[in-house]
Amino acid sequence: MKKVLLISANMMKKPYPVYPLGLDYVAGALNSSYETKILDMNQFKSLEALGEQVREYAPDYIGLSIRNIDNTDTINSRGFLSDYQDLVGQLRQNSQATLILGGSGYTIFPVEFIRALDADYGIAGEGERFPALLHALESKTDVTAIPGVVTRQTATVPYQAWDGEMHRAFDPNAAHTNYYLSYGGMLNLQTKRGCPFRCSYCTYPHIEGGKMRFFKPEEVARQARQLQEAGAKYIFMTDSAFNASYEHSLQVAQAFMEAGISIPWGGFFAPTIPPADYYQKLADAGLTHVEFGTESMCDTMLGNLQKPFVAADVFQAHQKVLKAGLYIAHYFLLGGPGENEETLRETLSGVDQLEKAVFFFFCGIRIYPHTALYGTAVREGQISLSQNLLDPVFYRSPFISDVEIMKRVEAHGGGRLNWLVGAGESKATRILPRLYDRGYTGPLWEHLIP
Ligand code: B12
Ligand code: SF4
Repeated sequence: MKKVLLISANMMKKPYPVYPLGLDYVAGALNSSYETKILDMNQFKSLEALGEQVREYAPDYIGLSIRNIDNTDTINSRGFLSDYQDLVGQLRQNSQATLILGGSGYTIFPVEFIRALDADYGIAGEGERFPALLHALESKTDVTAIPGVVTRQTATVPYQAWDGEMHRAFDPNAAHTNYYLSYGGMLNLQTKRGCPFRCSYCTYPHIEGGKMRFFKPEEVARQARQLQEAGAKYIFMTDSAFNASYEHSLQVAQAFMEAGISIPWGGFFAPTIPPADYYQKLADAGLTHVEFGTESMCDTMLGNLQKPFVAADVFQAHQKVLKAGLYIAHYFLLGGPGENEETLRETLSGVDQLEKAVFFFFCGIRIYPHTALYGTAVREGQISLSQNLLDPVFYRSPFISDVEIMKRVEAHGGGRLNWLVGAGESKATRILPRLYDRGYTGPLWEHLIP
């Protein structure tokens, strides 16, 4: 049986290390036809240590998962391309295997990455197409007939969501699983793929598709149970917006109760108006943390960003979550098209009315291809059509500078611990590792709520 080594290239540990869920699905797709092994860069102290294991395993194929491209922080922007180039150098030194790229970050820049890393192939989009690529390579048929497959000659990659089966192969005893269990105890889970909304700056509908594809609630609960039995202390739902389908998310909650899930969980939510008792029902099933992608409290800006809600909805959603006794974080994206002193003032006074929550403020929005913001930035001359955006470029409002926005947010926040500007790196870096070392679990931002 041929051997496939799957490697998670991600080494970013902020706000906390993230379990490489995508590779469980790739391993699940390959399961019966190939011998597979997952290695995670977070487990290794050095590239040489990884090289040794690669040599020992002697794979026929290496699948490299590229999740993060950069830290998406305008203030302390850091790209990871050179780290990945060093990693690929180490793989090539220790193996003759065919190198195939994939992952969410890869999917945004498939052609740029295959060139920059000089890989053999790539798969943009879902890794469930990995076996099809390997079969085509082995039977010497045309690999480019497979949707999403990228070769060194590919110029453009049309996206097509996977409509076949999706299996997660989770190994509770794998070394990388143990790493996450012993550091923070957070594992993750997906209940559906795809986002039906079209926020102007967002890559998620491109990465996962615009149509929701649901996992059976009983299957999601079975996986949650498996994570719980493995020793997980907290589960993060990686769905683009967990509440994008109220019906399905409630069915998942019901299945969690029936399966006896007792560990806390959280995820991303859109602050839209929920049905009666929605958050209470999720709380009964173990939900503890709600992370709202709020972005602005000014209706003009919410319209410009094509958000599926208005500020009045945010207040209502917030109150309902508070009433259910849950922790709330709101994420804000400032400096988008049309942002000016007045829209910013409206947002900041709106935030003041949101009680008992943590606020993360990001300023300057990362421009990605396949988004409406990309078109705006081209029209405004902020980027050119031929520009390589692998090196992060952030949209800047023509009416107010980032520096001014940051200054105003910081002045308005007045040193409040629950107002985190930028990625909140300095505060988070000071606080989080100490809490994890003391045995605290979960996302931990709740400790900043006043
Ligand atoms: C959930 C999430 C988070 C959660 C994770 C919580 C957790 N415990 O899991 C939180 C909030 C912590 C988070 C943080 C960050 N995130 Co985030 N996150 C996501 C999100 C929404 C889903 C990721 C996920 O798990 N998907 C589910 C799994 C099953 O899918 P997948 O990994 O993509 O794998 C599939 C395919 O990609 C493919 N695949 C994967 N690997 C491989 C390998 C091969 C060989 C092949 C062929 C295929 C393949 O097959 C899989 C199955 O189909 C994505 C956006 C998105 N919709 O993808 C952003 C995303 C990954 N995040 C992003 C970023 C930037 C970050 C942060 C750096 C933000 C910050 N400044 O703090 C941090 C980094 C954290 C870290 N330590 O790495 C970016 C990365 C792009 C970039 N610019 O770098 C994304 C793409 C969003 C975006 N802006 O476009 N994130
Ligand atoms: S920001 Fe959230 S709701 Fe909007 S398109 Fe992206 S994932 Fe969907």
